[in-house]
Amino acid sequence: MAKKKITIIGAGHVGATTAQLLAYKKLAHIHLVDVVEGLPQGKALDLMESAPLEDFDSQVTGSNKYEDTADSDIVIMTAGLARKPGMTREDLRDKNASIVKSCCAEVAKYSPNCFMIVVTNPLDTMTWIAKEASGLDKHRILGMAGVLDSTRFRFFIANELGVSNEDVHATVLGLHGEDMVPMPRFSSVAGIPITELLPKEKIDELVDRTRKGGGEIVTLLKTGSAFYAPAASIVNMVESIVLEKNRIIPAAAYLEGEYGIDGLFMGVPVKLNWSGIADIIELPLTDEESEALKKSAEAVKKSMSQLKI
Ligand code: TXD
Repeated sequence: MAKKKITIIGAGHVGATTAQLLAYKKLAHIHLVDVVEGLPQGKALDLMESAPLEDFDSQVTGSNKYEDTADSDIVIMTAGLARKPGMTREDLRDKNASIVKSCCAEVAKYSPNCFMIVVTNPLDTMTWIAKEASGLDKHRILGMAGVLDSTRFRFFIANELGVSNEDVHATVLGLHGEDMVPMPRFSSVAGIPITELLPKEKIDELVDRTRKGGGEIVTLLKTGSAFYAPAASIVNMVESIVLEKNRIIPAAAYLEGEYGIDGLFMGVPVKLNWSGIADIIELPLTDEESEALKKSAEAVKKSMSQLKI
């Protein structure tokens, strides 16, 4: 099978770590793009120079030009700004929205049939901007957050019970932020729901830590946000697409009536393969879970309606 071409926009922490994992897993040829001159070129060359040791034959290239992204099979959007002192969350959202908008318009010129994975925060709103700017069909664009949030939840559960991460599955729905909706009823260890294995207070504690998982890392790092687990989450999605795995993965998909929600991106379980989103899985929710999801959707709607770009 000929290697696919994956373009990563933004050669920062998440973009470059994703490139490294994709190259080491021999999944595709990779092209990095950034506004900073020399940054994508330097990171690409550094990564290529590890090829003899890591034994991969994918090409990793970097540039500041969208012409070089032509005919990409998958585009991963990580471009954005970090919050600076004095900048509100809203300022950052508006700045990132104009970056994502202009990058996606360029991407669509050269790869109109690509599959796009959006990573830039605020995730659910940026994925909507990316869809509008690129004109991609709703089956060909997703936001990455659910895999990351559920992976954090999995790790906390495995750690608490002292069992292998491999045996733990977890589901997190809703937006990427503190209004996300972790789902203990659909989270299990070797098929046993965690509600059978842990007391409610402990589950509430793990749910709360999952909701605040991104912030916990930011507080520790002080100068940036998480990138190892986010990059691994992106690669997990890419594997399901490139290797036609049909995995069921939580991701921000465009909803048109599913879960009673319409016209926005939010985290739900999707079936992913080479055609893109093959299906959106609708879980049977209790009234309380449904309410939490609606609250999440309201927060996304509010963020979308307040955008100034
Ligand atoms: O779960 C999730 N979705 C997330 C999202 C998990 C982790 C990080 N999350 C968000 O991803 C984070 O809040 C940011 O919005 C993005 C990227 O995070 P990263 O940690 O990689 O940020 P960096 O290291 O600052 O990298 C951003 C790069 C940097 O090199 C800039 O020069 C570049 O983006 N950038 C651009 N590239 C191309 N074009 C334009 N216009 C541009 N502007 C900035």
